[in-house]
Amino acid sequence: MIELTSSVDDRYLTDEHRMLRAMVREFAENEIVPIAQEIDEQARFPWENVAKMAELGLFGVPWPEEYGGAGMDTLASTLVSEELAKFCPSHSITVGANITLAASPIYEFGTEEQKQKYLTKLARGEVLGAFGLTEPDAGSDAQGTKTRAEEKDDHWVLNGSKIFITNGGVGEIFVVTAVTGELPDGSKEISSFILTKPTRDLEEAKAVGVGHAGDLDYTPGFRHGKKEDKLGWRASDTTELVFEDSVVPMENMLGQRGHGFKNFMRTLDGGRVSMAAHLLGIAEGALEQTIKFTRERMQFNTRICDFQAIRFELADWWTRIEAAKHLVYHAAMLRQAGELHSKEAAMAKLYCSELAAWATTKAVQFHGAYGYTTEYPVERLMRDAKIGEIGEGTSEIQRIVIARHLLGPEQSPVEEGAR
Ligand code: COS
Repeated sequence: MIELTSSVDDRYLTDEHRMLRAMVREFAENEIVPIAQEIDEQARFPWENVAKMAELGLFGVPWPEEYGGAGMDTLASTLVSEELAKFCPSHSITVGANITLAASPIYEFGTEEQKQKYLTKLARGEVLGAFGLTEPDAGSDAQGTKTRAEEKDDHWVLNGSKIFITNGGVGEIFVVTAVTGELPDGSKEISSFILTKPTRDLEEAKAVGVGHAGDLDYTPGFRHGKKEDKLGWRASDTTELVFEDSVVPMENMLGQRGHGFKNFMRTLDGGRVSMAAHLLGIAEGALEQTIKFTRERMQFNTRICDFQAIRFELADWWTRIEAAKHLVYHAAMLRQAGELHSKEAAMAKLYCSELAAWATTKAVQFHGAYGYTTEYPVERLMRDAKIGEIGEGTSEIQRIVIARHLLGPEQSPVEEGAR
């Protein structure tokens, strides 16, 4: 397949980054491309490839070697998300969610003991993990959480549920938020916890040798619920999580009491960088497919890539990809440096989500009726791209974050007569 090249890369990437990216591409071409269509149709979680990705060390790319990682950086894991998404966004989000949403808060806010116990397992890809923030009444309004944690003797008891959780059924290690009390101003005190449960797919996990750890002291009263049947990301696992008097040891609080919301917002900043890279990858994958197709497809005795209507669109497409790379790699480098990057992450994610939606729609259009069939991967990429405008904060939420940086917080409406 055609591989896009970019001089933007020279500004950001080291030889190590390029080697990692080449390794991921080779893996994707050999192991993902042959099954991508089938796992999408069957909504089948690709356990065989999870085992291979664990062997390649992809789940631990940014974490220090002492915690089972590869000791690389945020930009490196960003490249993994981008490269996998060119071929199969479901593979990409399985790895991306594990790194940026499940392992990242443990690395950033966890105690040394929590890192040794949980991060190492996630980094080695021994088991998968997930992040539980969203609830039926707490989507964009992430502080609307109703899951409660009550202190009883020497443990916490959690009740409630989370929805739309990536890796929810397949995973074993979870970081979740719950309300632990009320603050003096009447607002909710939100804290976060680490919980564990056995994977739903015990047989598959045992068959491939990853996905289940026997020594995790699974949390009583904690389970996955319904698996979602989705428009896209069909080979990734999205489920509900249910807490029914879940007994969580005191030492499984993650970070300080009352810091759950802020810590999760910080985690989401990182998730949005990875998601932006994922969406950039979708736009690039769709362009690679479209260049190949429009060079081969003849109409009116002409390669369709020689029609100006198509050339101009392909030129715009590549230009937007190059602009997106600057946004994504810059945000990744800010995160790596420990600098505030909420605005940059929101901008990168917003831009790339609109790019991926636009690009994949164009890809289907330029493939004509072929693009509307499952014979070509572009229809799958188009379905996969849509979640980019919804997940990890809708495009509207990204605009709220960006506008607050530009204008400050929104003012309450001025009362009648007070003007
Ligand atoms: N990093 C650290 N702290 C942050 C933060 C961030 N990125 N964003 C907000 N905070 C802090 C604020 O500084 C504020 O602290 P103080 O109380 O000390 O002032 C506190 O958190 C509350 O912030 P804010 O008032 O902005 O909260 P809002 O309820 O207005 O929510 C939005 C802000 C809407 C931006 C937030 O709820 C959000 O991102 N929603 C989308 C959630 C989402 O992406 N869900 C998808 C999950 S799929 S994995």
